[in-house]
Amino acid sequence: MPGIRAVGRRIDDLMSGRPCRMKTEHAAENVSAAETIANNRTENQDRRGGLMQLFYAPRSPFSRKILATIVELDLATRVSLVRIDPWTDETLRRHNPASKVPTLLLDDGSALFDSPVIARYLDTLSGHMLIPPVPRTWDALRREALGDGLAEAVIRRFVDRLGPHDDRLDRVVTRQEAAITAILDRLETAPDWMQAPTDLGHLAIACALDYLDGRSPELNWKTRSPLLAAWFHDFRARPSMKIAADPIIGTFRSINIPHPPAEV
Ligand SMILES: N[C@@H](CCC(=O)N[C@@H](CS)C(=O)NCC(=O)O)C(=O)O
Repeated sequence: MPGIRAVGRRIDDLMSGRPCRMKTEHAAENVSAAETIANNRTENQDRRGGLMQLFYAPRSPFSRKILATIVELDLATRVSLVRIDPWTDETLRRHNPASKVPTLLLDDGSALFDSPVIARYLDTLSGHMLIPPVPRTWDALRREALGDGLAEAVIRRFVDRLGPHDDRLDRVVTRQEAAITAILDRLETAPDWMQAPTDLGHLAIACALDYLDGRSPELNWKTRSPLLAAWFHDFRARPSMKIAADPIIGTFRSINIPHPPAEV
């Protein structure tokens, strides 16, 4: 299958450690590669269901969790990407009244949100490969909640620090930092989860750490959490994590890239 070979080559390129080029430099080339790959979908893939649209923002850790989920579940050829800035573009509100990414538009026109709901839906489509059966379900979902909680605290800290400085703001920022620290410590001091088979929780944690890394480097989380840092170093090499960081390189079919990347 030419499509699969092409995707394999892209992943090999990634894994060879070549220096990254700017997104804008290779976007056009990769869009056409992605389109070629999408056009090579087999009849078998088409029979699995209609095309879905994922509204996403490149930096959003919740969007990345869903992008990684889609790749892990081998659903990329069934999803078109719609890149959007949820802060400035009102288009999304038609589908999701809260106007947040990620939002998944199904082929019947209905929309799913937030990311935990979308992840569950996708997992159902693929025979429950990322959410294990009871009793392990709850461990995976707890991990997902910890990852999402970490991402949310980092976002809130970042947004709140943009505002004018006053006592109230200091309290809010301190509270977000307490959440960040406590979540990192929980993950560091009970590390058994790092050995568990990959589930939705691992993806959520890795996407949150990636966001923490990029958004708040001054917090030096790796010094505080060495075990977590070592796990993250290995986990972020997964093809799903690489593609989630730059989905144009994957098997996705981009139908609309109208905006510069959203801030969060
Ligand atoms: N709990 C939601 C959080 C989604 C979220 O906060 N997305 C942010 C981007 S990271 C957003 O769209 N913000 C736009 C806004 O709040 O108006 C989920 O898991 O999907």
